[in-house]
Amino acid sequence: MIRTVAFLCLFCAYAAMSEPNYSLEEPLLYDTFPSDFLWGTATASYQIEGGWNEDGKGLSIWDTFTADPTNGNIANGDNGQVACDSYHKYKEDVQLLHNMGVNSYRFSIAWSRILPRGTGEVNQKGIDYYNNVINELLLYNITPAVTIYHWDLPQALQDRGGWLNPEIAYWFEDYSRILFKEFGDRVKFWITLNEPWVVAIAGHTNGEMAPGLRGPGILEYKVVHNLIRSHAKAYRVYHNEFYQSQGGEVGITLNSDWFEPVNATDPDHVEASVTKLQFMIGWFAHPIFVNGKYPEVMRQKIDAKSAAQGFAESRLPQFTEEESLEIMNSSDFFGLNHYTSSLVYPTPKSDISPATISWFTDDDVNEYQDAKWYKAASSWLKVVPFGLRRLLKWIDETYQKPIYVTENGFSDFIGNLDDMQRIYYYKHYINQMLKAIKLDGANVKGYYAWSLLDNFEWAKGYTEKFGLHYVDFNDPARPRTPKESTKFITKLINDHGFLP
Ligand code: PNW
Repeated sequence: MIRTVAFLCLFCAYAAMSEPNYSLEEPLLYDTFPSDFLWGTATASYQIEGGWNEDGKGLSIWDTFTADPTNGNIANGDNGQVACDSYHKYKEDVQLLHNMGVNSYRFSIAWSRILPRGTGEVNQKGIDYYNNVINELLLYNITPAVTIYHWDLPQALQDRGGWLNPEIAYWFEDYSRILFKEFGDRVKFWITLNEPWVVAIAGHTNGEMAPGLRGPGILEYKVVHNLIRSHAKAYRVYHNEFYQSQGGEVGITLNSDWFEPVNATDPDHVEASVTKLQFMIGWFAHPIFVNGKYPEVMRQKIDAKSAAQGFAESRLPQFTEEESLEIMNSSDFFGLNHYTSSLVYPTPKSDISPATISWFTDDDVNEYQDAKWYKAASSWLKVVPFGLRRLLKWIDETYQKPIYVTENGFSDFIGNLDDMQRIYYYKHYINQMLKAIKLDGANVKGYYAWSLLDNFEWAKGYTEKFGLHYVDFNDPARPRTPKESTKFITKLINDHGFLP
C-alpha cells in the first residue's frame, strides 16, 4: 500500500514537472466589451478578388508566382485568377457583413490595380473599384479598415528589386499618397503593411511565398529594413499632408505567436521567451514604437554572430540618424495578427555554419511543439487560447499603444458548415481577449476574424479554409454559404460579449 502511494506520488510529481498547466480550456469570463469596440472580419485582395487581368490591372508577384501550375509553388497548382470573385461580387460580400452585424471590415488594396506598373500612371478603373467597395460599406454603416499592402507587389517593382531595393520606400510613399488622396475622405483607418515578418521570412528566407527568394540570414534583414523605412514614409505623408483635413489613424499590423516558457519559473526559459518575442515583434515594433532602432538583443546577437562568421559588417543593418527619427513613433496603433503559440527553452545551437544557417539560429532559442495542443489544418496553427491573453498583456505593457487584433482565426481542410472546432477556437480566443481587457487592463479596441470567406490561402491554395462562409470554388458563380461559426460570431457581436 505504502509502496503504491509512494509510487503514485512520484508519478504525480513527475507528471506535474513534465506537464505544466497548458490547459486549453479555462472557465469563461461572462462580461461585455466596451461599447465602441470594433468588430469585423478581414480579407486580402489577392486572396479574394480574382479579376487578375481586368480593367487595366497590372501583374503582381502573386500572379507571377502562381502562373505555372507545374512549378510546385502552390498546392494543386492553384492560383487567384478568380478566387472568390469578389471583384464582381463585392456587393454580396457587404451583404454578408451586414447580416453578421459587424461594424467594420478589413480589406486590402491591390497596388497593381491602382498603379499597374507600380509607379507612374494611375489606373482610374482600379480607383473606381475601391470607391465602389468603400461606398457600399458606408451604406451599411460598416467602417472600412484598409490595408495598403497585403503582399501583392506589382511585378514591375519586383523587376526593379522589390523590397530589396531601398528606392521602394519612395515608391510606397507615392502609392500611399494616392490612396489617402482618393479614399481618405471616407477611410479613417489605414494599415500600411500586413505582417512584414511573413513578407521577409516566407518571401525572402525560405521562398515559400512570392517572390520565392531564399537568402536566409541575409535577405530578410535587408527586406525588413526597407519595409520599416517604407511604412514610416507612408505614416509621415499622412500626418504631414492629410491628417489635418481627414483626421484618421495610420498604423502597422505585425504578426506574432506567443512564446510560452517551458518552465515559467526558470529565468533562462523566460529570457528565451522574451528573446523570441523580440526577434518576431521587436524587430519591427522596437524601431517603430520605442526608439528608431532594432532591439538590443538582436543587435548583440546578430552583430556577434556576423563577426564570428567573418562578415565585414553585421547582417543586421543600421538606420541612419535621420531614418530613426522618421521611424520612431510612426504608428497610431498596434495592429496584431495572432493565431498560435509555441513553447520555448534556451539552446546553445547558435554557431551553425553560414552555409547551413537558418533564420532561426539567430535567436539562440529553440521551440518544442506540445502534442496536446490540437492543431488546425495549417501545420503551424496550434490552438492555445491563453496565448492571446498573455501576448496582449505583453504588447500593452511593452509598447503602450491602442491595440487592434486585425486577424485571428482557424483553418480546416473540409470547409464543413458545421464547424464546431472553429466555434471552439473563436469562443475561447475571444474570451481570452476579453480577459486581457477586463482583468489585465489591456487597451484593445477592435477584433477582426480571419476570414469572411474561404479563400486562396497562399502556398496552400484552396486546401486550407479559414472562412466564416463556405465558398464553392467548383461553381463559376462562387456561391457563399454561412457556416455555424458565422452564427456564433453574429450572436456574440449582438450580445456585446458573453452573457451568463
Ligand atoms: C496571415 N505563420 O498569414 C495572413 O495575413 C493571411 O493573409 C493568411 O491567410 C492568414 O494569416 C492565414 O494563414 C500568416 O506561418 C501566414 O505563422 C503564416 C503564418 C502566420 C500568418
